[in-house]
Amino acid sequence: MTSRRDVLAWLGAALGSRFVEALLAAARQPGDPCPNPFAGGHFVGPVRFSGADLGPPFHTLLGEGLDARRYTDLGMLSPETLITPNDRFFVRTAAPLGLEKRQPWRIRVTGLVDTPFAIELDELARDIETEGPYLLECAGNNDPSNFGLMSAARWSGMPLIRVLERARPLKQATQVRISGVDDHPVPSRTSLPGASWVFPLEALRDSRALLATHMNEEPLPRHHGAPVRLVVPRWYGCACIKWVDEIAFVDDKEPATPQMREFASRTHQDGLPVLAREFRPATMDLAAMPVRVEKWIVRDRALYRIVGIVWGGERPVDRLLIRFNVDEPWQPVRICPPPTTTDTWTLWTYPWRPAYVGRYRIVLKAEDPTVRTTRLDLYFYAREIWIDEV
Ligand SMILES: Nc1nc2c(c(=O)[nH]1)N[C@H]1C(S)=C(S)[C@@H](COP(=O)(O)O)O[C@H]1N2
Ligand SMILES: [Mo]
Repeated sequence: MTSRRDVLAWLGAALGSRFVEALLAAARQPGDPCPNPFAGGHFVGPVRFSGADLGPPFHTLLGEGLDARRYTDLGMLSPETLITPNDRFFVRTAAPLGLEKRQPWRIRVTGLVDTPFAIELDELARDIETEGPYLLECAGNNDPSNFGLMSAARWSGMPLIRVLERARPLKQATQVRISGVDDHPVPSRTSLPGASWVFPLEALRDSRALLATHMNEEPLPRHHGAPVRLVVPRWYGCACIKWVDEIAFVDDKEPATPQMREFASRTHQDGLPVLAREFRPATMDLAAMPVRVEKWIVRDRALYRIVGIVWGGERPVDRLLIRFNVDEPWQPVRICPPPTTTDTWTLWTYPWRPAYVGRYRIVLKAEDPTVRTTRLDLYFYAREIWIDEV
């Protein structure tokens, strides 16, 4: 059954995309792969997402201990701000008290290894590499926090592979448990203390993981895990342990840690696995969402500019599909210039002429249906807006 409203919505969307096609054709310059249909237009102002006002303030440290948070304002993303300054990078869990008293800091390398040893900080400092930008996203990222538990930085430190090689793990060692300090005097309302994650050894070997001591060329700030934290590109933040003090080689029988169990559903596990090896890698699938909507007047008509990000997934994609309401068709989004990596986010824009005045719920999906998109399939990153002029 097709209702009259569906038909009108389809027609409106089709006419809107015809108008945009014509603008794109007019804007296309020889040799410019990314035509800008807003050139010569007039920027009117931003259109706020519904519920944006209900969110917490940005770039301010709120709360204490495990409940501490700082949210990054994704609405400000531009080609020049794709690296988040340290004082705006999201925080999930503030530095434990008494951190400074733990001197000297060392990381114990234990478990199923030939000879256990410890890594001192000055050893880490001798073998520093800078990697990234790598994006971090908290698996608990959501609205109405405006999805602000997400940021990107360059990280410097010792590649974890050096530790894995030096440790000479025994044959039974199939996994690695990486733990960080977490003593907070105030009990959390939402989280369990003690952060550790168990990784398949092979996954870590292939991951370019870093024991980071620096963030954006500055010493790691305390709330981000000073003196040393783990950063695993493409893995959710919950696996990127801060204040690292132990790396243990373990076997197949290793239980899942409380941290893993706390984050089981948010990392899309099947149920609540008991053993660490039953966990699927807590990696980010391909995802995309709008971060800003701008209203413009182009050739005397309202034209909206959707600015969005795409991140995660094993391979970069150069096309997405966008839909503005359930009764409208999916429209192709060309990401231009196309991303070269999924280690961090990439911006895309979409020129949009809405079919009618009213409420829209914007969602995206991969154009290639074989790409795994667990969160997009759930419309996890849907954003709502109200359009008052077409
Ligand atoms: N020791 C420790 N490490 C931790 C956590 C923690 O509570 N304790 N939280 C994790 C979670 S859930 C996230 S999302 C990231 C956040 O890193 P950031 O605060 O530097 O952005 O740290 C991870 N590392
Ligand atoms: Mo997180």
